Amino acid sequence: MATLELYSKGANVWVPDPDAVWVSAQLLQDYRSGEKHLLLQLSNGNEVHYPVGSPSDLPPLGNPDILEGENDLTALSFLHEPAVLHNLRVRFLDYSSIYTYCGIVLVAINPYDQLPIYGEEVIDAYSGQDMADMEPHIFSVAEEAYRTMIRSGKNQSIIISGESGSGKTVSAKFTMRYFAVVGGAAQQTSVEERVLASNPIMESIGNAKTTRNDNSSRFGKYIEIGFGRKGDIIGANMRTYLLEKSRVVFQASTERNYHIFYQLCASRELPEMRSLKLDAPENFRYTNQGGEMQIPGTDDLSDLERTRNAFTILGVQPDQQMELFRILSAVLHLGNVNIQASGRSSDRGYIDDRSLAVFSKLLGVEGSQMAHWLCHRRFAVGGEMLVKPMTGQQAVEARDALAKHIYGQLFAWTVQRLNSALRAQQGRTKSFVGVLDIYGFETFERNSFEQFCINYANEKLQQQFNRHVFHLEQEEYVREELAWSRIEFSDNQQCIDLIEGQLGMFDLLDEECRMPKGSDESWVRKLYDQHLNSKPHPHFRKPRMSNSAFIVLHFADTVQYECDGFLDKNRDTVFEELINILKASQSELVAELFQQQRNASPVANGSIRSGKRATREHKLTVGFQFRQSLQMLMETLNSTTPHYVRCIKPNDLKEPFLFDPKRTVQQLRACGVLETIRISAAGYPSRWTYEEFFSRYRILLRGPQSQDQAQASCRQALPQLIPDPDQYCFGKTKVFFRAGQVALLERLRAERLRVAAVIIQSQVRGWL
Ligand code: AD9
Ligand code: MG
Repeated sequence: MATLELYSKGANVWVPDPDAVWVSAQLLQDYRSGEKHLLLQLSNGNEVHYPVGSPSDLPPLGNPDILEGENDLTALSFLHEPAVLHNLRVRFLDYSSIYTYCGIVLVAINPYDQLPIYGEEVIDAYSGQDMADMEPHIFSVAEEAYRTMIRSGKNQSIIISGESGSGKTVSAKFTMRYFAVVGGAAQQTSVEERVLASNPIMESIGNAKTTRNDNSSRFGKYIEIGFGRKGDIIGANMRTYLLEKSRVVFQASTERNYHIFYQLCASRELPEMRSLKLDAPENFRYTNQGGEMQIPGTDDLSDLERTRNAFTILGVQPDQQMELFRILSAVLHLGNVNIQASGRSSDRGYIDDRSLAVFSKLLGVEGSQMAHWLCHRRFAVGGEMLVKPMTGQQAVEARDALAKHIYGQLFAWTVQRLNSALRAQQGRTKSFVGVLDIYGFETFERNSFEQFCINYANEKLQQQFNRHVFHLEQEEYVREELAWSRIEFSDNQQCIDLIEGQLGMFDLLDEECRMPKGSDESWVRKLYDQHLNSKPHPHFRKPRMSNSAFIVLHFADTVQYECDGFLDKNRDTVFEELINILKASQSELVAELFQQQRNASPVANGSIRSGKRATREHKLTVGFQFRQSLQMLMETLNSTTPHYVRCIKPNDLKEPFLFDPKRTVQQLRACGVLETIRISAAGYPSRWTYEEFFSRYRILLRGPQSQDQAQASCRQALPQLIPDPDQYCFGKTKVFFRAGQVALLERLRAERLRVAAVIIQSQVRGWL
């Protein structure tokens, strides 16, 4: 709580506003304790009475002018939402500065504009510099990670988060470019080139156009860049998380499937592509559902060239590339396989289709078997195997499940292939910098399993972040030998327990998936029973109007999830018969793809829908695998020194330098920047070395002074300037202040300067 005396005539405050979120206003009168109103003048000139029921209703105070445009938000004297928002806006709009620190976090606002700040000369300027001496930049974070790694020999990680379209992938690529330059030889050697070449490949097969971003990454990625003893890049290794496989078979209006499909369609006239029997993307069910096949400003044909070049750089030979393209084309043909459900046997699917023939030929598998097992399933009843036809609907689902599975295997295979091309010679890696480009917190109109997993990942990352920031603060206090001061911080362990703990939501979901008659609805009923009725969980709710949805109170926001589809998505089953056909393929690559399960779908024997059959499922649910991979990620991150980048999307129109305060505040909240500010504000957010303090506030000190005595003067003067001893603290090299105290000192300083000026003026007048 700021000191009441700061609410004096002329002071600036922030008042809430429905559009601008906060607007600035000036006090027209001093505030006296007990008064029920403040008289304010808004920036548009209007005078208003601002109600003050109690001192806690007083509006937040504006920061002193010297802090305007400050490049570190935690250096602000008043640390609150309007101050953070204002400072970011001023920097973004007035100075075109898209980067700002918030303590150890770099906040990056997407400019949606090409800025001349990423050239090699800029990399050179940042190289070897101390973070504190340089303007905030993605390169300063990369440099800091690189230097810390060289100095300490310890592994580092750069954790980039933010919502879709906020600039994570662009930032991740800039850090990789930075490392390629500073960790490269004078001549770019093949290692750096290979590391960078992994990007266009991963984007072709893992990125797609969505309503939010024309090049949206539909998977999470952690890439470790390995350095040798001299700080030179010697290899890399990546892990990926939760590819959105549903996109392979379905795209929402105006969205697209993965770029690679359109790149292939655009190249259909090339002689080497003829055998793939490709067509325009309008003619494939798996590429035409979004209705828009073109992304303005991009050219799929030349993008395929780029993809192929990148593969070549990584040592994937043209004939193996063609194998990949053949499998991808086969997926498109599979999507066009029509499953008839006609006549009297409308409950029975059957296939008579040219597309299936093309599909089978491309994959080198037996067409008639494929046709049979796309429409039939096998059951074990009383130890005997029975074969039963599927309904048309079931057959369509089986077809789509197969397409998703093939794509998932291909994606995982490619990641493995790239990793082996990027692998450093054994024993040469000294340490690495890991770069995490992962989906931020998401909340849509309708939220399902994917959002649930993504938001769970963000809970885990937020916890890692909170604990780290908290730990650093405490360390600084210990280093400066401050009297022990406990900082409160909110830990989201409870919410994490709700999701991953015993009898938590994932546990119950996996259990439900094992039940022959399990259903989304009965899972949700069990959630209500467990977390509402038997032991109400503080982070769990049931929506009043629905019996098929549940609400989780995440750290970032409250999200309602619809249970529909959770079980299927968690099981992600494909039928064993179909897999067996693929395993027998004449194509080496196809056979190899299905030999082993690469972090991919479990394979089921028998139907997953019918409750009658006996399941012999090799079960590793998607949720289980995701939990495991996140656990590993957390262990890795915790063993490194983390650096954080929070990307902000300043408007939804992709307009250059347009700042929408509502959207920005929402993201600052969701990405934990405001929480960092809160942690900061709870302790001693402002800190100055004694020398800095001395040079700024010399005018407030009494008696003879010299810079050498900065500490002594400061210790002597502060008790008179700030009567409440809890508001500041002396450390070994720095003086620490609680929130608002720098503003108070600034006011005292301004008054002293005014008085001094008046005295000088009257003296001058006297002389005249
Ligand atoms: V998603 O979660 O993968 O959907 P990202 O990765 O956060 O998303 P991305 O990096 O792809 O977003 O950025 C989206 C677009 O914003 C880019 O294609 C650029 O057009 C634009 N962008 C982002 N950062 C910058 C930048 N520093 N300078 C210029 C940028 N443009
Ligand atoms: Mg991305």
